[in-house]
Amino acid sequence: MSQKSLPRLAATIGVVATLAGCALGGPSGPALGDRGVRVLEKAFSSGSREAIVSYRYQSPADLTRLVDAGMDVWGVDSDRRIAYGQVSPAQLTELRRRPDAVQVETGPQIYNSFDKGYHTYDTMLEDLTKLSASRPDICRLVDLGPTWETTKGKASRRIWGLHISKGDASAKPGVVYLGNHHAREIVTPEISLNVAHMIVDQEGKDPAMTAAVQDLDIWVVPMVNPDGHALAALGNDWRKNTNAGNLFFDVGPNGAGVDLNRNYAHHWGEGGASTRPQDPTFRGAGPGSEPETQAVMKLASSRPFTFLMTYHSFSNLILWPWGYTDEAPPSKEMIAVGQQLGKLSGYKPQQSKDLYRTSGDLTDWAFGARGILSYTTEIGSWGDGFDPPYREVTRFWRENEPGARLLLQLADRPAAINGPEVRVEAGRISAPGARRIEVFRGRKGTPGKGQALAEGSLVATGRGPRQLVYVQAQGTDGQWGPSTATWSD
Ligand code: 0X9
Ligand code: ZN
Repeated sequence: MSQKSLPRLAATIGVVATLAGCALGGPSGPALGDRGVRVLEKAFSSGSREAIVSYRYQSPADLTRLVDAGMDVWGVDSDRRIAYGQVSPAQLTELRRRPDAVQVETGPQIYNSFDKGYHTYDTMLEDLTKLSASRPDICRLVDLGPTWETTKGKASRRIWGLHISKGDASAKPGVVYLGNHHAREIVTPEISLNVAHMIVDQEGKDPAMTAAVQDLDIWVVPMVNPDGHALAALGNDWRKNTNAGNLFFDVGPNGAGVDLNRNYAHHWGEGGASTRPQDPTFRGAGPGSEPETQAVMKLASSRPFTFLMTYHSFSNLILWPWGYTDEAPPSKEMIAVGQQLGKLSGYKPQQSKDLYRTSGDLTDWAFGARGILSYTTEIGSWGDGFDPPYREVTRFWRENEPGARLLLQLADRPAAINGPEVRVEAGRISAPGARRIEVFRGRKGTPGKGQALAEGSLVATGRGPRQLVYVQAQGTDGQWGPSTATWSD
């Protein structure tokens, strides 16, 4: 490793010390002890620092084997079949059995700088608090439960959700957006906060957002893993939560902790997840063992959600279940919407198992246990890494805003993805190839029961007292497309 990596090494020692503190009961627990100190010294003096590599893998199964062998896969170029990540010296030796396939990386994207624009747990909470106070009529801040450290009395962090809706929305179709299952993926709370702002700040102005708040039950959970994020915000390379279990001490590449995205209670522990606490993909002690995954499962079980979007980084991908099996998921609509999310973002859409195998990931659970059409978005590329300069968030938002809006548009009727889309420009309607166009004023109604309109009609001019208008079109095959909301005079 180059000289430049020394600050990271120091930071890692900091993490290990922090974890040892956790495992031992914090400041009041017993000291690290001679044995712990010796392990620590040996680990770092022997140069057992991990290397950052790119590796040309041969198939998803090949990549699954690497992950199962403990490689910390940071991200993947799925088209070129290159995996980027962190390996121990022993793992590097193993990879070098195919010498042409592996390269040690030294690019700037391997350093964690936590650019100051990024939210910390505290500023994220402050932002959500302000946002909910700005529009108490349409949103409220909800405490979804404690983090692992909080359950142990070591911290006071909680998992926060912003609930956006009007009136009693508990039976309305729901959409939930989540960020930061993985601590170091610091772009993801930012995108989640942008989703919240897009909806709340534009309600009453943008007809699509006004319709979404009127018709849906929307939840945004920007930070599922606040304990881990607190480490990442200090510049540490941290993925999991900080549950060190009963371990006395650990010097694994990533320290002890549970990979929250291997802990969900659907086909938990069926491969593509590690049984070793020091591995990046440690599945935890049992299905849904972690307070963080429990909080998410409780929320997602409490209402009839149509869609779930969980933001990760990086790899420029849109993924849907299953992750644990090659079988295709029994929902053509989930796949069709996933393909459209790919088109809108420019990311590659695919079933998650076709990337590599996982078990216990959120989307498998949400779809398998709750029937929620669920997606993982992997934001950014290897060139961006885990903590690109904050200004890059603008680009990521440009890529992800259309998909976030699509889920809102389709939540009442995902099958509408198969019908034609209506465009309303300067109040004028167009729907090329449609057999029929109809409109509902004020409230959305049953497809086929609206007032008929001709293409080219004017529904809105943007002047006068406004009313929400929903316009939708029927294809020649009989399928009704999504409603487009607009204002009418
Ligand atoms: O491995 C994960 O949990 C996700 N990727 S990340 O690099 N952000 O850690 C991907 C989960 C999607 N599931 C599968 N690829 N099977
Ligand atoms: Zn992730």
